[in-house]
Amino acid sequence: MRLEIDKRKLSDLPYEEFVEKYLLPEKPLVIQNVMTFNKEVLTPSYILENFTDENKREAGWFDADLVDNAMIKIPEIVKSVLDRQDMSVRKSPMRLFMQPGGHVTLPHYDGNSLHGLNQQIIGKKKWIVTSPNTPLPNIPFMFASMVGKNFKYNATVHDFYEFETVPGDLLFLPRYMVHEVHSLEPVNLNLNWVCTPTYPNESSLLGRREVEIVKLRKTLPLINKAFFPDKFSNYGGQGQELIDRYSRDVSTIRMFKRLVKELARYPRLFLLAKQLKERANEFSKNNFNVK
Ligand SMILES: O=C(O)CCC(=O)C(=O)O
Ligand SMILES: [Fe+2]
Repeated sequence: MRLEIDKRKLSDLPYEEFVEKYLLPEKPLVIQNVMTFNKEVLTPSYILENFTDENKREAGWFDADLVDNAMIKIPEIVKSVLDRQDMSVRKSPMRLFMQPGGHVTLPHYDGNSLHGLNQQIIGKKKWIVTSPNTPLPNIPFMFASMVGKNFKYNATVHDFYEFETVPGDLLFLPRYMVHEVHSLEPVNLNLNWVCTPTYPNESSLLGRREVEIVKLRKTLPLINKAFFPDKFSNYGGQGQELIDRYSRDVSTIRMFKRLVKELARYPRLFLLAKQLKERANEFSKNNFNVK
């Protein structure tokens, strides 16, 4: 089914309403008119000069420590979310995505059960966001979707939103929502603040997959070395506390069923490996690849 994303102007959205209707139910929302930046000064060259830190280079973005200064102001609503008792915030919770026109970020959901608050600064992006109850197939153990280039969303199979973000839009992207993102203008810059709820959410298929995978990673640590680039001991910023909380209700049988389900996807992975590799390479190649 095609879903319609809610759009609300920041000035008409009390924080309590955001929490009650979107943050806690984990429902996506575009908050409009979050004009906390000045496009004349927050330019691509400023970003390149100040945030190209090779130690913080990730698959297709750069991480950064929190900054809240004259150039980059953290929107108040983002501060309020990051300050909540029930959110865990990692050491470098800001991600910068800056890509050239034509770039497509392959469908995936973010690891570490991350919620994102993603602000468009320059350019325009098209988002296809799929419900965690009708997800695309995943690469075994991973968060990227296992689909080829000619994959088509099917409204009878997938529940998805399709919408664009323009400068001043702040997208709340709840954890486990699969997203594919198209960069539509010559330069497209987003700042994304991320955090992990301290409690699991097993109300969706991907929410259940996540806690089962957390239990697997906790019980069979070899899996971490084999499949995961990130540091499990630092899961969601808090590490062990979150790992225990997330995996608490997963029985051993359920964990092994998950292991079998993931392993069963290998034949399909071999078929699509080349295409998936190409798309992942493009994600890295286009990271900050703008003039
Ligand atoms: O902007 C993009 O191309 C990808 C954004 C993304 O994956 C995210 O915000 O988690
Ligand atoms: Fe993402």
